[in-house]
Amino acid sequence: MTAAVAAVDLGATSGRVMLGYVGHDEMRLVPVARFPNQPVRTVDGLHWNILELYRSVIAGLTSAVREEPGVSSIGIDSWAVDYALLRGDRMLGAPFHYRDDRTARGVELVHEVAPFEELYRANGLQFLPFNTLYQLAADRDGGWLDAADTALLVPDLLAFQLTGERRAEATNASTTGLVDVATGEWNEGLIARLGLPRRLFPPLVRPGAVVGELLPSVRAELGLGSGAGAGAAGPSLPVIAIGSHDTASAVVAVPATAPDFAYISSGTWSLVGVELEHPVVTDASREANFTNEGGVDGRVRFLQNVSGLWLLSESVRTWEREGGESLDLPTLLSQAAAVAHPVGVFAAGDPVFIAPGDMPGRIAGWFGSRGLRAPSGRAEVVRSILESLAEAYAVSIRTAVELSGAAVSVVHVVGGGSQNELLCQLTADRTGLPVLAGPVEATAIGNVLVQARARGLVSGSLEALRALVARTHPPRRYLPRPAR
Ligand code: LFR
Repeated sequence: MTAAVAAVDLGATSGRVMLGYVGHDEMRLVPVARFPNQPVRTVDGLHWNILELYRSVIAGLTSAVREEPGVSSIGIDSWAVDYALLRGDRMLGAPFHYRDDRTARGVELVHEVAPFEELYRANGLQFLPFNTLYQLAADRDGGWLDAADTALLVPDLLAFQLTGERRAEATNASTTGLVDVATGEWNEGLIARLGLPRRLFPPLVRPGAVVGELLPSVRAELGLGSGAGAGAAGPSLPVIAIGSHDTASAVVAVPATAPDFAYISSGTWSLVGVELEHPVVTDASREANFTNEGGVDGRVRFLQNVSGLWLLSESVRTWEREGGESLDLPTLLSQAAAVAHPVGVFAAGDPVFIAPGDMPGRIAGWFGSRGLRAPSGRAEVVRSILESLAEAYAVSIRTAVELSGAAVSVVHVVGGGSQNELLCQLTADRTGLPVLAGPVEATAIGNVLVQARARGLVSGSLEALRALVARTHPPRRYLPRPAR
């Protein structure tokens, strides 16, 4: 049997709604809507345009049910850590963007109460200045939490808008810093110590659980009739919890055929690591800044946020702003591939590159402040970015292996970056391992597969789901070139 589910997949620069057709030997995505995700800077900082995103999701789902009336469920994923505060049904302002700098104060406030060493033992998370707990601490300091009764991460917020149910999906909740790495439950002690109201954190749901049926008003908007639930108003169309952290869904869709793989989920960020059965929360993993995020089926995503194609896209944006013309990325990439001399490599993960703004200037500054020659000209800058990313991947993979004892003989690159041939080749060269690239839409595929399994369209372990992806989306292979 082949049947369809709908995946809502929101990335930091664009979102999409896809139909996923899944059967025993079938896994096919049909895009039904693609829309930009453009953050908005207002007087108080950088926000996600959540209403625009919601409107686009509704429009996309409307097209999905029109195209495929047999669609049987909906799953939603997005980037992690960011949330809206609610009082009753009302949202108290648009969520802040994780690249907003209000969190610096939050980091200080949290670390005064709970030093990073202690936090790491409790939540197993790498330090990222925008982790939810720091954002919440900044909001608490501003008095914003007093009015709120619930905090919902972005996919949970959209699921709430669709169903009226307030839940916290577990893989994404693991990125808040407030979930106990050992138990997978909200860390009541830590929440209390940080002075955060317990009421903000709704019940956790695991991937595969039903979040709820669409509200009658939403059914009406989608053209499904306005009666409640199934029956006269038409078939039921529940929202299903999936790995709502985009990275968790992407890791589900790694087309691995053996357990000894590392993965790079490559998009705005590159999330580089291995999958484990148990967390690694040691002094060494803390010092290396490795995270233990929650995966689907209780797996652990032991990984590191290396910067990603953000370095490139923000450089292109800077050049376009300066030049007043739009640039052709394929041309830039082939010019970068043609650079025959060695270019400098910088620390792609340096926090100096997190904020929006002049990226080539910051890269030049990184080299300049160390007395090193900065790449000059666009082709060299692009080449330097890709070499630096590939080098950071190689270091992260080596470190993941050392810290976890996992065996790695192949690197899977999934997501948008898997289309970047130069980056894939450089990754093979610098890791010394074969790289298997694709699928591009890994996040949406992982979203679809976990729904499909929950609906009984496929069965089995993550390994079985991955084997299905490998059969239907064979990856492209890059072999390391002899040392250059
Ligand atoms: C990737 C991602 C990363 C998370 C970052 C911020 O899209 O979800 O996993 O660290 O965005 O939320």
